[in-house]
Amino acid sequence: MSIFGRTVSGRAVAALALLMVVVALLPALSSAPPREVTLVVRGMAFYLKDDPLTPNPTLDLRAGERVRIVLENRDRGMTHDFAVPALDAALEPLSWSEIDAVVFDVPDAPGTYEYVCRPHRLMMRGTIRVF
Ligand SMILES: [Cu+2]
Repeated sequence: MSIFGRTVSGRAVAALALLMVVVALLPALSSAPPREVTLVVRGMAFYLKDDPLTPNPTLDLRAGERVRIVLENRDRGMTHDFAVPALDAALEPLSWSEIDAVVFDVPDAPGTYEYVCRPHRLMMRGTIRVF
């Protein structure tokens, strides 16, 4: 076989074609799972699982990333949810001891968004900071 006036073997062409297919598929194969952020609700406030001292923390998320927000309701007798109204992301209300998650794509542009517990949005709300 001749390409650009040079003679190449059929095996070389096949290898090149295979390489191009692998390169084309690479993004799909390597797409990372969504980053997981776990929030625990207790005493009418959200807390990051690894920071039990900061109520309704600011959540720093990267522009364009996919995140999975896990919510654990540890507020006995109370029903809570998690929603980011501006991004149309929300969980169904959770009873005490229930856990659920919502996956959404962070916008591509930096900015701030409010997250809330819809039944208690006056007390339970915080900021998502996209950078
Ligand atoms: Cu609530």
